[in-house]
Amino acid sequence: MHALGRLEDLPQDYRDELTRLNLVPLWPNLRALLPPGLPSRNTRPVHWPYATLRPLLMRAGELTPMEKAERRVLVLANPGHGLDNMKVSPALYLGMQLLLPKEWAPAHRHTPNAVRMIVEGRGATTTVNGEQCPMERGDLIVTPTGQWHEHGHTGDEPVVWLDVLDLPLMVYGEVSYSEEGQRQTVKPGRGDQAYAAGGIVPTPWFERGREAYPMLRYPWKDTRAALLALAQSQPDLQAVQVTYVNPDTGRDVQNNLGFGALMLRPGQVLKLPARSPAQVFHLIEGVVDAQIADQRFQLAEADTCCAPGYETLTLSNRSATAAAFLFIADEAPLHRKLGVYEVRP
Ligand code: GTQ
Repeated sequence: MHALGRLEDLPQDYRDELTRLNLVPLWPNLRALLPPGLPSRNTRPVHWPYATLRPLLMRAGELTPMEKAERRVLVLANPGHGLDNMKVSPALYLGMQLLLPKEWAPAHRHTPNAVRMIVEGRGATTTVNGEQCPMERGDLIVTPTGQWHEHGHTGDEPVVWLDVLDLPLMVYGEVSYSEEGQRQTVKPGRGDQAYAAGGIVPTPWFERGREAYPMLRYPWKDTRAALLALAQSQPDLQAVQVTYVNPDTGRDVQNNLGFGALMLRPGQVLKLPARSPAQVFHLIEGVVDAQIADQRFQLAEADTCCAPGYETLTLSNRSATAAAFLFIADEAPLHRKLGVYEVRP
């Protein structure tokens, strides 16, 4: 691939004239915009150990009351994108949120899609469009675009969860905004009960498919049991992995980000192919080593790390006796919509 002309090769008066008229020559920038074979990525592999994050989050609980925070969150930011941009990757935002006993994070709704992965504590609930979802370790609760949501806490210990949003994408698209709302009235009925068993869904006498988000809470006990059953029934299966889907359509639960859970058998070393989407891993249970590009992270329970797209990954279960369980978020649905989703063998 031959070198192209540089900006400095052009006479200053010509460059000045272009600038004055809001014009830019393509050729000095062409290789940066369209690099050969592989995109350039600002996303770096980063590890956020929970043991170092937790004390700082608890201190935020002392320093900043709810009225001054609305959402008390420490954002997990990727230095490769600049910390101030508060993103992990082009489409992924991660925040660790703290709610103390008796606190209330008031109702609002916004264009970005959000999910919560509960990290610790009991007694909190998120109410999404009137459905009150209990929050327990490992549960996934979705608050899709435009849905009212608020967080409450009647327990007696701090509750912490990981927020995963497509906020950077919405900001990039200049479509990110929110509205404040009133405290919601809780409606009877819950999607995680109506859709409690895989392959069996409520009979749609009248309105099948009308409800875009029939299931808002995915209890961890069910996901964990599904992974164990899958591992047991398919002993040769390498990637014991499940995807969180809309049970009515079988499609990704949200529009832009994909969510899943992975089990590593005792002692298992799992090599994953390079795929275009960036990914986030959160360790729910066990001890795991993650080799991502040239970085090696020793993950302890509740640790979070990220991987840029187009990199191979190796996940190793450091325990020879116990399975390990990871929550995964990625940009795959977005890449599929863009028509750029790739797996490189
Ligand atoms: O809990 O609604 O981490 O609106 C960032 C924005 C959490 C939330 C975040 C939000 C929320």
